[in-house]
Amino acid sequence: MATAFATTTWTGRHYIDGAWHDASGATFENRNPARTSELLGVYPRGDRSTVAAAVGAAREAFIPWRRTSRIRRGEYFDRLARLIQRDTDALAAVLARESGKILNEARAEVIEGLHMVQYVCGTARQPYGTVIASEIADKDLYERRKPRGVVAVVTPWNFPFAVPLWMLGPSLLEGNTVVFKPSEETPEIGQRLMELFIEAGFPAGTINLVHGHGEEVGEPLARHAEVDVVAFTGSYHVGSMIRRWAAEADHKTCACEMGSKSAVIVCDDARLDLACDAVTLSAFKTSGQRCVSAGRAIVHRKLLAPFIDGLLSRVSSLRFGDPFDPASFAGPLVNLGGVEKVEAYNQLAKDEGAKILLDGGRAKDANRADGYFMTPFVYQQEHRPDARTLREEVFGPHLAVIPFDDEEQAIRIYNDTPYGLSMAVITEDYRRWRIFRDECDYGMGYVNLPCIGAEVHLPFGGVKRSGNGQPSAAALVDAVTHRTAFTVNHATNIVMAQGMSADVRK
Ligand code: UN1
Repeated sequence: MATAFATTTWTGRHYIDGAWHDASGATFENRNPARTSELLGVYPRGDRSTVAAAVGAAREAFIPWRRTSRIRRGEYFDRLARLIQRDTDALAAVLARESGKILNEARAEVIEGLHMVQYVCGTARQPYGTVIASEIADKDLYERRKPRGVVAVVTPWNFPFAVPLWMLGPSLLEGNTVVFKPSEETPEIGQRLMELFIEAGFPAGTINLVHGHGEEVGEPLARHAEVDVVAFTGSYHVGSMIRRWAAEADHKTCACEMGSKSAVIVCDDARLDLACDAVTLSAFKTSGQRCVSAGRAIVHRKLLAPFIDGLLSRVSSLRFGDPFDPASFAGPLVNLGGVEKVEAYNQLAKDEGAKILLDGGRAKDANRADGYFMTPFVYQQEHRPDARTLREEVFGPHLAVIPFDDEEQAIRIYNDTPYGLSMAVITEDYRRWRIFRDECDYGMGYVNLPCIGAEVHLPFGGVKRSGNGQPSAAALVDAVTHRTAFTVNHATNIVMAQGMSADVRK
């Protein structure tokens, strides 16, 4: 039976060292992006001292947690999985209400988080190292993963349930402790998740939650000397600062997943319907607010006219409306800043001489005027290295259709952005997609699919400005552990490798 959470205004609290902490100073509001007059909750605004307390608790808890059997650590996740299953619908409703994601997608995200928890639980009984032969018959060599220590988990509003679990799961299973900072746009789902961790029995200090803003909580957390790893998903701007802070500290590493200008490449032999569906889903699902959303459809000129017809007939009938209305294809943008950014890029496309194909602007009808609803903007633009709209991330329903004449050119166009996150190619030719697979810069590639929709057991990350080569989800294990070498001698005398003498008598 699904529990229904009450929908009264919610009181936010930090969770530090096994106890809830009410706001003692400044607070911030959480509002429904589909109806901004609706106040969802009030949250404490953490600061440097809240961060210090949370990091201190995580540091304290680290050694006992590391000593806990890996299988036992996995069993906490088994309990967590059952709690997420119990509360799936209620969690999805919270997520839809505060992020603006439609209910179906909110539910899919809760399921994605559940999959991560199930994966982590199963991983507990998997090997976490290897045994390797030594040159010396009496020696055994082991490679073992060890936890790094305290992990800061700094997460975005667009995937406020799944992405935290991509990071919390592997970090905690491997024996790290964590300080979790949910996005200030989606604090409730973060706190609901924290409640489930508590109910699952995770010991005090192993996971701590601090609410607040990037400059006031995110920055002191990422820079804290006792934090060993920063796991971050968000903007390039913030991610690049985290990379620099980590580089300045001798012991710190980071896993950053940042912006993108992802694309679907439509070859001249593509199935037209599949191509139009794939581009529509890639560009407009979640109102274009996925890291992996496509800002570009790179389309063979031979197919351009029928592709544009097929695309516009789909996109012009998409419904951007209430997240709880089953007829909605997507909901609002998350905040006013998002709306203003999309409006500025829509204008920039016009200034850059694009041929505008669809421009509905902000939805102002009675049902949507109180929310941040933007409708699709679609334009055709020849590839030009100086066109900012073809290179910069917009994070909204804003799509460029860029024609190409041959594959080499399509690859050049695809690669001509500072980002490299997700790429889909639509073709029936198995020789062709392999060329794109090998020549394009991306972390997630797709054939005859949208460029969204990765699963948790795959690495999730990108190259160039999209990531620092430490993918998230299952692959986060590489960032939150270090690989140690361990050599054991089973003989009673010492024999060195490489023929080196062990004679101490001369
Ligand atoms: C994101 O875009 O920030 O691949 C995460 C997907 C989802 C996760 C997206 N599984 O679209």
